[in-house]
Amino acid sequence: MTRSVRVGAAQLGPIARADSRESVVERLLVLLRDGAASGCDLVVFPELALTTFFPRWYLDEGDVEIAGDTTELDSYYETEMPGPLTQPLFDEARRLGIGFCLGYAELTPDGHRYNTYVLVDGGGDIVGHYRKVHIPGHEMHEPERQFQHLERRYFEESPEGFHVHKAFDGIVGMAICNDRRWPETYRVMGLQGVEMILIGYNTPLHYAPDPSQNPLQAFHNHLVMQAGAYQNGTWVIGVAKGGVEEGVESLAQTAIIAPSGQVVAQAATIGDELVVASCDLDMCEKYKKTLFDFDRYRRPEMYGLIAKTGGPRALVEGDPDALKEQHDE
Ligand code: CDV
Repeated sequence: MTRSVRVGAAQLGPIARADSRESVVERLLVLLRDGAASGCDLVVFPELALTTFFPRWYLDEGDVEIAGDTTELDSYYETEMPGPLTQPLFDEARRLGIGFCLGYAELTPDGHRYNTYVLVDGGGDIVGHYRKVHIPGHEMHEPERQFQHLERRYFEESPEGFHVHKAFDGIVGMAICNDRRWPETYRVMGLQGVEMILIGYNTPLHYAPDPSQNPLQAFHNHLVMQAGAYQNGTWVIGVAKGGVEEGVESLAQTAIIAPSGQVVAQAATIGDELVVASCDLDMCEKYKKTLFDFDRYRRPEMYGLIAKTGGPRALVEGDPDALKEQHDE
């Protein structure tokens, strides 16, 4: 019997700064019920799916660690999951017998702030969490920008990395937005046998550090996720918060991508939309056992630099020390 997971990629349109959590959760519930009506086992929501994308504003003149009364900044974080306002999602998922994956800003009891995904099974129980590894943007206010991208101010980098979970009859991993651009994200999970990677994103079409990339946003989005899927023999579910949110236009293009690298289903709108496909997890084997038979063909002893080095090093061609360093580590 094949292992098939029917997935609903629950794209969201904009969430306004003034929108209440209750109104957003109502939208998520509509998509969850839509997923259940479409026979889905799992509905995947995007990154930071409960609020507007608040890193676009410099919200605090001082330090991010704010004591005392809750500020606007603090109001964007969840201190518990589920909390009183998100419990209805868990209850409805349990009632419908459908799992979900939800992105949110997490404030831990000991004061850490993460950009987090939670994976919940069809019984309403938490399977696991993922905290974003690659945090893009900047730390300080840059008033010359059209809008800020202060993720590096408001979130810490995950100290935990990429893990996979036995769930939905397969091996499931999570990644968030900027993670999808890095081949290591997929490979680290590929090496754990991942069969489906869930990726939520908020990607503004305008990229301030190099606007020449603006017209390539859609191309780059699918390029990296299709490559990650194919090169690791895994399904990839890419889910956007798209549309024009508080004046900032973000990429939609939610897609379900097969281990062949093919897009099998894609959003047609830039608003709330459920994109559904049945994902045959056994299809992963075709790639994992042939071209990408890691045990047979990978040469980890050739890749030492990948785990050892952040930025590029000047390695002089033919320099025996440099070559030794590259291969030995
Ligand atoms: N939310 C994100 O991680 N966004 C980044 C932008 C800033 C480039 C992305 O990689 O899409």
